[in-house]
Amino acid sequence: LTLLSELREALEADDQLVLALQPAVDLTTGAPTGAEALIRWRHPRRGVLKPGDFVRAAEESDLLGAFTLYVIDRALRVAADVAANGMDVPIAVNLSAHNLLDQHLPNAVQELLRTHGVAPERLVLEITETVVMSDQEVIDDVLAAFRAMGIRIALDDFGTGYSSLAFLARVPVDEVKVDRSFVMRMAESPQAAAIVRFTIALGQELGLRVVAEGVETAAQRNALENLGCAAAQGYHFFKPMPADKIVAVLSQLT
Ligand code: G
Ligand code: G
Ligand code: MN
Ligand code: NA
Repeated sequence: LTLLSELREALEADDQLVLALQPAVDLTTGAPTGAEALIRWRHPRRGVLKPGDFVRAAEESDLLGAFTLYVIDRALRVAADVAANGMDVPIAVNLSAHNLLDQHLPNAVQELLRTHGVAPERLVLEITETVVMSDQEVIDDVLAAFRAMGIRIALDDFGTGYSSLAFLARVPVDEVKVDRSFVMRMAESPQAAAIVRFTIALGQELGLRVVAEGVETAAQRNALENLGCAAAQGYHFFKPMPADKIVAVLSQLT
């Protein structure tokens, strides 16, 4: 069997594709500001596959739409659970850049929000750009539809080739996630540190929430807090955890 036909089966199987969730925290209060959903494939023969092993194949196939809606459906189950427990913590889902070319996606997501009884503010969509951002008007329409619904948009991996200043100037977003390559090298590299400082200042100027990714040490955490960074995510706080653990962990932080 090919990976794609196996993925098709996994989307029916219900227990193979599971979410890991990683909280992000407010650097001054420690309160959770969100949790990011990261897909894992518990493959019956190949072991646990990470997104790098199969998301590209999905993107290049006709399965991308179904795969994306599967992930959003699972994320909204978590979001509903979090809301039922009285917490105001949104769940973030990573989109593929290709998803922004799918004009049917906003309505499909609207339908899932209704099914789960989840308010749109409880969903964040993390986006990046691709090298071939061919159909700019479609992308603009899709993003405008999400935002008109009240869904928040985060620009992921900011500062890398897949997430540029030009993209930020063109697409309306609510949040910027500083790529972990810069956060990890902040202490050794004046360039990396300057890019982090710059992104925080840019966020302040544009009224965007800035989230630092890949925070692994207390030193990085403290440096970010001193720079006025609002929120952070990384192994220093939490590793991605199974969906059935997230409500308990968020409750302890709230
Ligand atoms: O979980 P991990 O660190 O392996 O994630 C690697 C990459 O896969 C990240 O860039 C992340 O944005 C992406 N990713 C994780 N989950 C999903 C998903 O559900 N859909 C898409 N399209 N990308 C995902
Ligand atoms: O591109 P994106 O930001 O969506 O990537 C998320 C990926 O980063 C996930 O695969 C997650 O497992 C990984 N990740 C999360 N926190 C850390 C961290 O502190 N260090 C490293 N190296 N990776 C991290
Ligand atoms: Mn992400
Ligand atoms: Na990403």
